[in-house]
Amino acid sequence: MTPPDNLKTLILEAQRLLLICHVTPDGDAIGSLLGLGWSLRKAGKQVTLACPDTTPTELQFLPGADEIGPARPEALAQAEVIVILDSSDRERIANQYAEAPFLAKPVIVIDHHVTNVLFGDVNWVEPTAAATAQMCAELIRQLGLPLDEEVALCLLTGIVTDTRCFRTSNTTAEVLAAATRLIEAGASLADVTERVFRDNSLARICLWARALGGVQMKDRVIWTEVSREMLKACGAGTRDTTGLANFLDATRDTDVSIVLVEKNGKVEASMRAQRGVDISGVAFGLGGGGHPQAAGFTRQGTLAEIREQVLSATWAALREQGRA
Ligand SMILES: [Mn+2]
Repeated sequence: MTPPDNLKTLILEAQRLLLICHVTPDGDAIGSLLGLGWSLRKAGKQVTLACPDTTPTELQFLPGADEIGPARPEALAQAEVIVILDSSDRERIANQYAEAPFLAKPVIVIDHHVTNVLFGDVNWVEPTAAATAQMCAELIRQLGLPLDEEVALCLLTGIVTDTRCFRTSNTTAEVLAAATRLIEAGASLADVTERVFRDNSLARICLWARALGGVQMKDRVIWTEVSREMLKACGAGTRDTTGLANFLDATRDTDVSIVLVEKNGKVEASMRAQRGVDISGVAFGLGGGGHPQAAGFTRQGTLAEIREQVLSATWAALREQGRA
């Protein structure tokens, strides 16, 4: 895994950098943002950390999580280089960043989604990496940037969350070696797993009970839906649906799991696939993207409309892949 030379030069020479991660950030987005951000700061650089959305509660223990917010115009104007993390296209960082001052700066994209559309001036995309945080750890190592306990904790959180605690099929020896280096630098694996995986509220459990009550299964696909009414009845937020798709993915005799969530007049879909099945193309075709085994999209329409579209596209993909 080697970052392009022009990426290394841009990062080493810049004094003021703006780092951005994607909307509805997950552990890898926030972990990469903070991990790379702290390392660059400790190397003496001025770094602004930006994300269009707020940090989820289970990640607020990470150092610097409270300072993450939408990029201020001054930060955008001052930055010499913009680094976009874990995002496969411009929509993932919200349209507010697609403006003229943004486009005038060199944009570096660091990502591991196979569906990345290479929208930066310099693109480093490694679809075999288990997490963008793993790529950031490698970049830090190759550039000789500071790696202390704070940096390591953030990056380890990214790797742990994207691999669901080293359980995904892309958890290679290289991933474990990267995690080992982070633990050697002072990050506690027990702390990360405790914080990240022990954060259920009663509202979330209420929502899961309803969502699991509505599960359906047909032709090796299992799915469920979360409507606005369900969220309201439980006092839950759309973030409380995180993990549902992974839970369904553990169902015997299924190839694909799908969770549809009603969100601001649109529907957000999370998809998971068994090893040997690739649903990244289905997600990409419906306006999203992701990995072979974990992908998603957000699309205008009602729950019923999107359900129809995603199910027919998924069954078509399964037939093409010889699974049905
Ligand atoms: Mn990721």
